[in-house]
Amino acid sequence: MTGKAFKQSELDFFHREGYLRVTGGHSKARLNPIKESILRELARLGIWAGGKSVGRSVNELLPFQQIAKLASVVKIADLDEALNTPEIRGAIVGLTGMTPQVGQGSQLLLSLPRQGRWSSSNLNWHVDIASKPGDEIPGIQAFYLIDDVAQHAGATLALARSHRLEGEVARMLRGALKTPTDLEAVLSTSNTEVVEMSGRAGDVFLMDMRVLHTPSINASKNIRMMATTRFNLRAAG
Ligand SMILES: O=C(O)CCC(=O)C(=O)O
Repeated sequence: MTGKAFKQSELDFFHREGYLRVTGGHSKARLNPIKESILRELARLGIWAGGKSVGRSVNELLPFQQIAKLASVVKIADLDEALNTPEIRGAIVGLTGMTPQVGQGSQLLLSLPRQGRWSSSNLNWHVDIASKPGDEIPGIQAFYLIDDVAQHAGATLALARSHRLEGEVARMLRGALKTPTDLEAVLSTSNTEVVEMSGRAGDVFLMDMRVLHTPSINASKNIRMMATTRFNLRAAG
């Protein structure tokens, strides 16, 4: 597979920060049918219709339980084919020099509006793949914005540069992020920074899977519509 040719500054940014935003990685023409299908499904399932919440069961869940529930009940035909394109895989090859494995499928990341006050505390920071310090990059997670996502509107948060931490600093950071805590104080001791994956429909964030990340609260009046694909990587050849 041929890789996308990134500028050296983009490659440097990706390896240093652990993520890269590909602005307009997907076209609106590709995303609009997905957005329409999501809205139709939410109405059919009696969750959200006509710009407002109609059911109680999903709305009453805790914000992060709501994301998991919506991912399990809202089914969009051909979601993976529409999002996990040769261009996205080519971008991954271009960034890493490795070959993305297909097969895990893509998953919707939806949050209903007005989940509560936005906060950077009490989140669910995690990585989705185990790796040891010094290992090669094990995978890339693509996050797709299916619709515009404003700040504090439920976008995934990533902790830039957290893939580089090792030993005691990494252990302290992970421990501190698990407790209700003053995030700024924790970040200042570890040279990491919270990046909100907000932006315009079509933007795609490609994230090193060693980077800590978390869902966040959708404090806006809009549904947060994102999706994700996880790609394990193997050496090219
Ligand atoms: O819902 C989200 O934005 C969080 C996604 C996430 O943490 C994951 O896919 O591993």
